[in-house]
Amino acid sequence: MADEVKKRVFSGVQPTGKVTLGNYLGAIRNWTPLQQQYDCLFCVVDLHSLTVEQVPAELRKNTFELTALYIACGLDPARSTLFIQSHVHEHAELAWILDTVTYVGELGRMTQFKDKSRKHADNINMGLMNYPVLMASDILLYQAELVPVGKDQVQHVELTRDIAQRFNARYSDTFAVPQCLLSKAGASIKSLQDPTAKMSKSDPNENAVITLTDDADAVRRKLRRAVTDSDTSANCVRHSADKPGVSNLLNIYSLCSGVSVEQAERTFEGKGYGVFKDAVADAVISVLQPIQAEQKRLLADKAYIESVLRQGAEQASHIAQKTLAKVYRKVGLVPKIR
Ligand code: ATP
Ligand code: LTN
Repeated sequence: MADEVKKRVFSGVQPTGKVTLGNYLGAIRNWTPLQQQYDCLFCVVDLHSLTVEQVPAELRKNTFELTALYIACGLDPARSTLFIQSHVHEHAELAWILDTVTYVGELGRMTQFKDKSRKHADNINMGLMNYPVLMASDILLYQAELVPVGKDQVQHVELTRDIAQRFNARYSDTFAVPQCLLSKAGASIKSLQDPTAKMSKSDPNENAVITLTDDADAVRRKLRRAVTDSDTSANCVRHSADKPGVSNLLNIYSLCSGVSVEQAERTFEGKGYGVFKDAVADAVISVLQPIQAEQKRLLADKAYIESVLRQGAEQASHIAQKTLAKVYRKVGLVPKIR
């Protein structure tokens, strides 16, 4: 009975490249406490990854690694449904129906589509444009009410709401209309080299990004090189709009150490950037090391990961089938003759 009233949560990360500290602090880490309160589904969205060119063998490897990382970060297969998007074929099927209530103009206006079209000018494929409809399908298929994501995905969740409302208005109430769940400080971790841009998996400059697989030396080196400013005053370690580099490092420090930004400003009063950056590195390393050890242990047990994915796909399919059958009925498709 208690299960029936729990709100449902859905989120996902693409198994593309290396997961960054931004992905972790902005997304995955905020998912773990939700498991206590909500009915959670966490997905490895492999179909989304295909919108930019992938090396097939690497995509497969990244998919397993991301699953192991989910578990290593504290997502518990006994409490949450962990699964691979392509294992539940209803995602792609519902996306087709949702395509028919989505306008080309809306998709052309999406910031991520415009950004990725610029970055991949030689491969502006239909999937890239359709990406947000597949994401809407992920969410609506499970009647999810809450979608924990970083700031950059808010526009996609808003489009999902529009699509759900439009469908409901046209075909009668069918979908729950989801809301974003945004964490405050972790919502946008910035590039270490350009603190006005987000830290991004696909950044070609590896000094700009801390990945969850970076070892202690790499973390320390990248943080020492992080862009700050030329302030040498006693209170140079200060969170403020005119100090984007330092503010970003303070956010990272606070999120990794559990110390508030204000407290950190006091701690580093009278100390220079060198001391501060080393402390940020210590805090980041102490968060990453246990995750890395656990991910390694899990990856050595492929049978376990497969069992989690098998069970996850079964649980997810059960819900997905119900929603898709309802949608097919509402739009007027004839049910399969048995
Ligand atoms: P890409 O570089 O290809 O755009 P990405 O780093 O944005 O990839 P995604 O798989 O698109 O990674 O995002 C996974 C989740 O991580 C999303 O919820 C997104 O909002 C969040 N996220 C990504 N980058 C950051 C960041 N710098 N700060 C906070 N959250 C982030
Ligand atoms: N587009 C998201 C990944 C994603 C997602 C979702 C997030 C795909 N489907 C559904 C939340 C809910 C991104 O992080 N880039």
